[in-house]
Amino acid sequence: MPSKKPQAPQPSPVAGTDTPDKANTNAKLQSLEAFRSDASGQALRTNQGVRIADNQNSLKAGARGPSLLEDFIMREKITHFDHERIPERIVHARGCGAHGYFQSYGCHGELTKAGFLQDPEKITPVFVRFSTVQGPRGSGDTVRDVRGFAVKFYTDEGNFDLVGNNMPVFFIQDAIKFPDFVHAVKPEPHNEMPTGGSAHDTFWDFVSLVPESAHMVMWAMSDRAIPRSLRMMEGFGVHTFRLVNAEGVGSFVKFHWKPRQGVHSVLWDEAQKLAGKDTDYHRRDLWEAIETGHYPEWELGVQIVPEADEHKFDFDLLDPTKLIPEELVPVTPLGRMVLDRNPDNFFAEVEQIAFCPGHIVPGIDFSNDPLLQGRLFSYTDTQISRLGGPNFHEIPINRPVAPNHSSQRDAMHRMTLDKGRAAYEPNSIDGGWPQETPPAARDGGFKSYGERIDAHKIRQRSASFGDHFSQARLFFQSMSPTEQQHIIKAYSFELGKVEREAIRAREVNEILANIDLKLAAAVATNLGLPAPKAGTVKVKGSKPAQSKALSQMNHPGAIGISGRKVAILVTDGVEAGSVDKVVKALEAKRAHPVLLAPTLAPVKAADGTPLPVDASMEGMPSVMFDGVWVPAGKVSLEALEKSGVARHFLLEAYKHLKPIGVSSEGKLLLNKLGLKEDAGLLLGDGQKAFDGFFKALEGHRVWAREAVAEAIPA
Ligand code: HDE
Repeated sequence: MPSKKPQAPQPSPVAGTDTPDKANTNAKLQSLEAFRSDASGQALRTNQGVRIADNQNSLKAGARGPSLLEDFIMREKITHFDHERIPERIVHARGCGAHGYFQSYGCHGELTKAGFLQDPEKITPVFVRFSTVQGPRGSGDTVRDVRGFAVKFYTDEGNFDLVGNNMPVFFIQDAIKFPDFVHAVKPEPHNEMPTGGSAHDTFWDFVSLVPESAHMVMWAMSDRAIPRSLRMMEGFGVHTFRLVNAEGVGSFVKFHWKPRQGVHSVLWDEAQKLAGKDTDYHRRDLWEAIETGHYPEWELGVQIVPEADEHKFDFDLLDPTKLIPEELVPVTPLGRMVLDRNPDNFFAEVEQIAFCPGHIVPGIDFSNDPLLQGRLFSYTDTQISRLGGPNFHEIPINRPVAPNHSSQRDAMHRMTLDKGRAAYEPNSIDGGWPQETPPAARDGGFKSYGERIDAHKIRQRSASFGDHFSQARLFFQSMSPTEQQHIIKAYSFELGKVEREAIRAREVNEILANIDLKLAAAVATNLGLPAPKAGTVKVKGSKPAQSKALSQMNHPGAIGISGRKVAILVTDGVEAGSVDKVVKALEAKRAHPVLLAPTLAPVKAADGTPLPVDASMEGMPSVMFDGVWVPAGKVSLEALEKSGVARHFLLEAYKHLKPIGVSSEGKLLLNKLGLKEDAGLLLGDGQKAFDGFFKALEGHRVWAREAVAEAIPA
């Protein structure tokens, strides 16, 4: 009996026909539909529409003679091929994406007049692109890095782009430093190494010289930088934004995305192995989750700070290296986002989507965060060379649902056939159209928030941006002991790759010692450096000193083991009934069982029936799973015991702290492997063993096992 894919749930409101807000939602689908090309049943033709008779042979002077220049069919084909590539994104080049929808929980009119946040019946289409930052388009998914979390809302008042990350702060405070930071973290210029990671001299040289990066580097050295799945990441708008209501009252806000799937990571050893064993691990996980109906879902929320409270914090709201602890300002939920449709064409949708933090709608506005201000310019500018001109808003994935008439004309790749004679405003020739719309409570023109500014023109960093260590300390001290150990190991690994001792010592003495002396001492020991006795600056510390929301351990998720992947190891002689039982129990919880055998050939169960399998143990190694189950069958268990591949599979899963369930007949197998039962290593065949296994899977990893598992060779 093969493992079955979980059933897809009900069709989404976007795709459905019974939604309250069909006009808006289906508008985006229709706008994409107009450009979708389906070749089934169609003749092969040239770009000019001529039917092609022979697509196998170029035109030659005789069967063995030279090719002829007049072969317009071959020339057209090869010319197009020669220009297939466009420049990849300067940062965030590696990514994947999906369609979905956003639905507000209610009317948030007291906070903002943005139309998509007024009505719980309104469905707003979205497209999300997740990415790594450092590596090129073909780099691995599981490298230690920040993840981009960019959402385009196709609202009926225009596109709103929330271009965030999976970490709530950033490395630098001022946009003018961004090219320096990116040049430091990117592969080094002489040999273009490393591909997809920050463990190298130029990165650590820069961050050890720039203490404002200390807080974000902490996040990058934490488990947040090696997510288990893109579905299991929080998202953050990072900067302080403004929401403005119909009365013109503004509030400062920080945007948050909270995943229903919980916040989970892989272990560092796993991340490194996955980078080779499944380079596409994250994009495959997202794709498969959507294909099998495990639609990932996030709650959008905001931390709201009334304007009058702007200066009530011990940090500056405009400083993007700071977060607002949730103990000080809780997150107010606004609505939910569901991703339920994979793209039809990666290039057309994921590669050509163009985000810009400057794409906002009435009811949303910027703050004066100097990093955000620089971003408002950069994104549109970069699309001009990446997408070949200023008309990238006409590419189907970028087209708003709202109409977009203007007096802009021409330029490279213009698609619109603008009618009329007056490409200027005001005009009388075309009846004065298109015309301005005065601002109004609803459907008005965009009006910038009228903040009063009375200042000198200067190049200066505000003194309120000066505390670089208090929140880095807050982050470290909010971690569980397990997470703290992972951070120590991450710093030790990365700095261990740095060739220059002076850089390693500077990071330990001038950065880590100011954050936490125990952290600095542990990293120093691992690097063979003397432990610093004191920091180099006086750190005032943050209030509160700890924040629960910062530890992933406090974000288990709300969907149990739904969508988790469990390997079931079988060979000839396995008890078919035992396999059936565990498959059914997993499917009942919407988990994804995968039957693995020594080869892809069906195995012969103990009762002689053939049992189809999904993959071989070598084809899908243990790093691709959340847990392992070994069903009953004396002969099968003996064969697993003798197989090096199976033994490695189980030991590796154990080392990576994964829940493992073994039929009670498998005690000998565990003994031979030298493994002892624990909260997540269970022997048994009944409901009790299943319950324990599912509970351990819900907890993601068996953290209590970590010290014991250290002894297992990697
Ligand atoms: Fe970006 N960033 N960024 N960034 N960023 C780009 O835009 C830039 C920053 C983020 O999936 C580029 O279209 C500057 C913070 C994401 O397509 C570029 C500064 C945050 C993505 C650019 C920042 C981000 C980008 C490269 C400092 C989190 C991928 C190609 C002033 C809030 C979007 C492109 C996608 C991409 C510039 C800092 C997030 C070069 C100048 C802070 C998620 O325009």
